[in-house]
Amino acid sequence: MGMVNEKTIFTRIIEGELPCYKLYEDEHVIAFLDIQPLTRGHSLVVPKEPAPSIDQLSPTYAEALGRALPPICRAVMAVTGARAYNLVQNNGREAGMSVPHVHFHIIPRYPESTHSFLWEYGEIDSTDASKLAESISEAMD
Ligand code: DGP
Repeated sequence: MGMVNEKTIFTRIIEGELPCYKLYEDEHVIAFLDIQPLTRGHSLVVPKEPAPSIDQLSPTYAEALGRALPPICRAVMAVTGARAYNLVQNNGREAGMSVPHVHFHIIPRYPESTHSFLWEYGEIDSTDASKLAESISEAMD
């Protein structure tokens, strides 16, 4: 484990210290190809702010990230020919995050793609759900 304030690999890419296959860059956001692609065209969209999880991202960078995502998705789909894709965003080691710097994965899906995301769902409990929704709604800052 590095120190909290140690630069992430993505900050080093943003600062030009490490190379990448760059797709897009503006003042707040960079996008490049993932070097461990699940499928061809697997891309990462990264805010330049080094927030370790999305709940810690500032409004300015969140807005820029949200704005950049649709056109980058469109370009990846247009060039790869994929007609479906997953947008995946992990937060925290237990959630599968290996680089603690906010990033969205754009993962194109092809007819021959075999990857899967484990999704074993249960049933919603209506008593708990109403309390839960109310509590989360009240917790919004
Ligand atoms: P996650 O598990 O959500 O933290 O995904 C991190 C992704 O980053 C993973 O798919 C591999 C990719 N990755 C790690 N190091 C590098 C790097 O140096 N360059 C690029 N382009 N991608 C990287």
